[in-house]
Amino acid sequence: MIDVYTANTPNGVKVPIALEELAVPYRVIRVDLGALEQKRSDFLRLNPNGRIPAIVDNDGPGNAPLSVFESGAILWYLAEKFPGLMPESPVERIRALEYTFFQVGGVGPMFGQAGWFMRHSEPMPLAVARYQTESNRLTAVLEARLQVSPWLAGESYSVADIMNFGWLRAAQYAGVPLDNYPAVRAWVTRMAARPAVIRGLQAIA
Ligand SMILES: N[C@@H](CCC(=O)N[C@@H](CS)C(=O)NCC(=O)O)C(=O)O
Repeated sequence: MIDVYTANTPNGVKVPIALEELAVPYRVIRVDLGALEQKRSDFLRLNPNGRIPAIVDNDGPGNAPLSVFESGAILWYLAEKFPGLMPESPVERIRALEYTFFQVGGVGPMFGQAGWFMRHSEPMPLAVARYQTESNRLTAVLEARLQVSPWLAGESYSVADIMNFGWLRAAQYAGVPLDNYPAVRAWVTRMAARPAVIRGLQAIA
């Protein structure tokens, strides 16, 4: 059994979706971000960075419990342990890794900052323009990829799609109009229709 510490956010939806896709039993432990539960000492033992998601695999290496933080590391750990989300082709595996890092280092931080500055009580047009422009530029990179490939890794649906989906389904939060990115919009629609994605989203709705 895997314990999933999470909340209903763009990063928080990734792990339940992945576990549904892998058909691995899990238990959701909701973390109340507004109450700053993610900064409490018991949670910091699982994730010293004080953010969701984090997991505890109660059947980790050596049959001992193992905690994992950072959504990219969590999904990579799960995809290596359970079959289904890691492409078999060596080329597609590296593409999956690329678009996983692309999300963690680019899409997540830029979309997050765009949304934060857009909603700040004090107007900050320079910051909004900077982060919205970058968020749109990153979405254009995904658009180019999805124009020529059904999934981000290639022919195989993979962890890379789940990593990016959490943010792209909420693109309007960052001021990114998906109407301008038809291949991304079609990919979001296709992902959202997957039974495992629906179940994963329901698990933390
Ligand atoms: N790079 C991290 C980002 C995690 C992250 O930013 N989580 C947000 C929710 S989407 C969070 O916990 N925010 C609460 C906080 O920063 O205190 C990951 O991919 O796991």
